[in-house]
Amino acid sequence: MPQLFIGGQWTVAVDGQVREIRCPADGTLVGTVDEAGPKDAAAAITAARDAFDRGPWPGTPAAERGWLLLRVADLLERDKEKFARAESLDTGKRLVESELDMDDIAKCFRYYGNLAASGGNDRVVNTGVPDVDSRVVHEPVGVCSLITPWNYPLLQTSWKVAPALAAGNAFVLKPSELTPHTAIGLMRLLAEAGLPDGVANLILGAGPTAGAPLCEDPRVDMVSFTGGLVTGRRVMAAAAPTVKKVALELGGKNPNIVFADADFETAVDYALMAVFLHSGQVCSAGARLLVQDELHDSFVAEVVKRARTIRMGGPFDDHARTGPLISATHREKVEAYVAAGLAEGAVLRCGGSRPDDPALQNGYYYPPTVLDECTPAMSVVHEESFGPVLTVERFRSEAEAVALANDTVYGLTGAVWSQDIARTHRVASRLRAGTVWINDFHPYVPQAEWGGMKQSGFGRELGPAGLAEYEEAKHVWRNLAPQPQRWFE
Ligand code: TXE
Repeated sequence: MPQLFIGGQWTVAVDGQVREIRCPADGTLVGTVDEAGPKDAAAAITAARDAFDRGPWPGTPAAERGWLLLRVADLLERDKEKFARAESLDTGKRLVESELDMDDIAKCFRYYGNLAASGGNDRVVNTGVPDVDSRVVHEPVGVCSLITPWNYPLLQTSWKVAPALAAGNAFVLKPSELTPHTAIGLMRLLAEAGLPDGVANLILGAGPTAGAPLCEDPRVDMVSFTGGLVTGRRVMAAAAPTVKKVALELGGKNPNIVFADADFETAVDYALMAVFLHSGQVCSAGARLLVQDELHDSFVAEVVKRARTIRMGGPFDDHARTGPLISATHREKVEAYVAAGLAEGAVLRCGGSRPDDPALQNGYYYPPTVLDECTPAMSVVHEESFGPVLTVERFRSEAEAVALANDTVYGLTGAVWSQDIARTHRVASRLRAGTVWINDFHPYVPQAEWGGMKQSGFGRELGPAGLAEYEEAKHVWRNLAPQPQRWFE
């Protein structure tokens, strides 16, 4: 069955190209999918443009759009196991983690369904001018290109698709070429829920051939992109000539700050989860551990002891606690960062080389790795390795902790651990990051905004601002008693 979805029809790529998708856990063939190129991207944009300019969706009452999203949430819950399995096969992540992702995805659709049904952001303006009706209404931006990565494929897609639809837009989605299957499944559910043809379009394929046209085409009004910093810069440059609205989520190099008075056992436990969850392939990962000098030795020793016990394995191995990296190329990149760190003086405490377990040889496994005695100048500290690599730096004072934490071009997340409540709030307020956790790591909810400062990007996903991202505010001023003004008399 063809897998590109354009104008409500399933279709193959114009040039007949296909791509094999293999499970990163063991290299088995998951499926062969159609590989779109520029002509398919153009066709998908034409379909979205037509649905937006002439179709019923943008003018459908917001409440009805919301009800459709609530139906999608129900369908996702119905098909949860099917979607979770597909996500795990594409990404190699544990089935239990994919199942949690599916719950969060349904919640995201439900949140934006309810937000749209409740009337969204429109408001009446109190102008103080007599006989005037002034309102700010919110309209869809138009045709949106949604480009998503491979680490949380359908989750990151839902953060874009749900608000884009809630606001009344049409879109072309291009998921990562490595993890296309759940996006295909989502298109089926959107059609089943009754979304008009052409509102949701899907193309599959590589960034330069299928993604770039979605950023360049003058018929596209907005690009929302989640991915790496280098690609993000390209997306922004490609969108610039036609002054498209752009939203970027470009990852982070996130500090996890542990003061000496933190609850030891809990802080150790979260330090591991912060960085090693999904083998570090998480934009919000706490990859930089900043630990107060007097706590350093005992804390690092315990982190290392426990990191050594984290068992690697495939999606359906019940004993595994973490999975493989996404690809051979990505593993090589992580290895290069570790090698560079060691060459620059970091001390290897655990991990650092591929596992020799024969059962893991067909997957792209890399063990939890701890690099101690790191400094901000090391590339492994200030660039995103996006792997299971924890770098450890020491600090003495609160001011030094904040300075080290902010010494990065990124600003996505950060965390602070201490039992001194005033201190945690002082530090939280000084961290230049879009999300800060106090005595916690990683939680998020659809009601609260997510996004970055500095080179982690701009624009927000989730929360009310996540809907506003896909809207244009329009001020409508109506004079209820127009009279000649005689300005020129
Ligand atoms: O991501 P890319 P890659 C980071 C992480 C990782 C690095 C590179 O550090 O090691 O990025 O990963 C599409 N025009 N993150 O190379 O290239 C591509 O097809 C338009 C952080 O896999 O950013 C895919 O759909 N689109 C991160 C999407 O961009 C283009 C998640 C992301 O791929 C394109 C993933 C182009 N010219 C990686 N080139 C996060 N923020 O969570 C590629 N793409």
